[in-house]
Amino acid sequence: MHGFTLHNYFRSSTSFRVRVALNFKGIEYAYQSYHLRKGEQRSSAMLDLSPQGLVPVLELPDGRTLTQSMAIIEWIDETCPGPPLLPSDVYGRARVRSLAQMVACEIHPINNLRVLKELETSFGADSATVATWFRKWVDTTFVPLEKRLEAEELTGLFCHGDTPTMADICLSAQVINNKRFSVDMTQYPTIARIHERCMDLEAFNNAKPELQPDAE
Ligand SMILES: N[C@@H](CCC(=O)N[C@@H](CS)C(=O)NCC(=O)O)C(=O)O
Repeated sequence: MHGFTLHNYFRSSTSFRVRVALNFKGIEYAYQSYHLRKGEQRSSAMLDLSPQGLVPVLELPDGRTLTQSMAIIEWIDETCPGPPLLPSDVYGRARVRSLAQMVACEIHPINNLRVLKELETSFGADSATVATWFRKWVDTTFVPLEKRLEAEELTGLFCHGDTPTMADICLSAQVINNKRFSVDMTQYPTIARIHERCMDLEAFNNAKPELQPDAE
């Protein structure tokens, strides 16, 4: 029996999500890195773990594996003691998932590395065009996300009340990613405020890309 192993990459925002959840529950894990720009996510070692060839993959102490960051976070939340990452009431859970999915379903998939690379290789986009694409899809969802967080009564110090949830994990992962593409965060004061609050917490701070063993 060994411990948890997280197959991931320092700069991957979906990996950041899982690192935060593991830190939040105080779970120690071995860190296995796959250099995405070098294509290591498509190595046979990774494809054996996950035929999708995407990080993160969480290897459990009993040898089973889990893919898809949102499913992994919910598994961690349901099986590991510690502060909950989803509210106890049904409506609250639906609201948190709704906020989290605005990032996870509407922004991340179309701004993923393989999509940005495809813009370059198949459509001749230069780096400025790729950055414009990235910002367009962030703004398309951050405008309504800001509006919701600003207007909805259930927003507190964090996205939902005064303790962090899966929604804050997704929000912070995206804000960190935005920095590489110069997204203007002054348009999103509520999102920026919540992100700052998250980064004051050890679980979030210790998951930061620059603090990971494979950081460049
Ligand atoms: N929906 C998946 C997305 C996983 C994913 O796309 N991971 C990215 C890194 S953030 C990746 O492995 N990209 C490699 C590539 O695009 O080739 C999840 O939430 O885990």
